[in-house]
Amino acid sequence: MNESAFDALAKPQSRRAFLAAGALGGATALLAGCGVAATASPTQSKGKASLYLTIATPSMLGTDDMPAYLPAFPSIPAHTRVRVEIVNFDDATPLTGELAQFAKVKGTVGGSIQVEALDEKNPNATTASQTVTALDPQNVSHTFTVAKLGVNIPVAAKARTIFEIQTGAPGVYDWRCNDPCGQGNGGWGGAMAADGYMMGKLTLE
Ligand SMILES: [Cu+2]
Repeated sequence: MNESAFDALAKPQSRRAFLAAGALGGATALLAGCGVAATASPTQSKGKASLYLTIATPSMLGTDDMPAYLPAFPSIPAHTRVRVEIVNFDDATPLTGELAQFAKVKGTVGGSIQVEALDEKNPNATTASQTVTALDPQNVSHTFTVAKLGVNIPVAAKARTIFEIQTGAPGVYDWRCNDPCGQGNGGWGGAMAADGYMMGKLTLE
């Protein structure tokens, strides 16, 4: 990993920063014992969890034109800060007209996402990371949108997208892609209309 990529990764979401925050919390507790007021925890989070999603292309899946999120029915803990990583092997389907709104990030911790280019032939290689609050609509490939949770993640073509969300109460929430990447019906058919491809459910438990 080069220096700049590491620096970008070492921002508050990194494990190292998380551990450092834990150590700080311990120090604050000690101080509180001496009569110094402790700072309240910024969230009600139980802890930290991770969710990994992959977007596979039609050729990877052997389908005609059906890219898919894998898994499409994930579960993550309620009342937790969850780090989500989406590895997308697919290319762009430009967002046009009113759909360009879905190029904007919504509902993440800090209101941003980290984007790293994906080398398809060496997908575990680390590349430079960029923190952004929106993508160029031309470069959006899919979105991960959970309307009821106010979450919209634009996913760049052939990229790794990393962000954190703070989950609330348990429940089952529909998610879908809002970038018409399917076949027929102006791109809203095929994978876009198929549960388990460009739509599914996110369970908070
Ligand atoms: Cu899509």
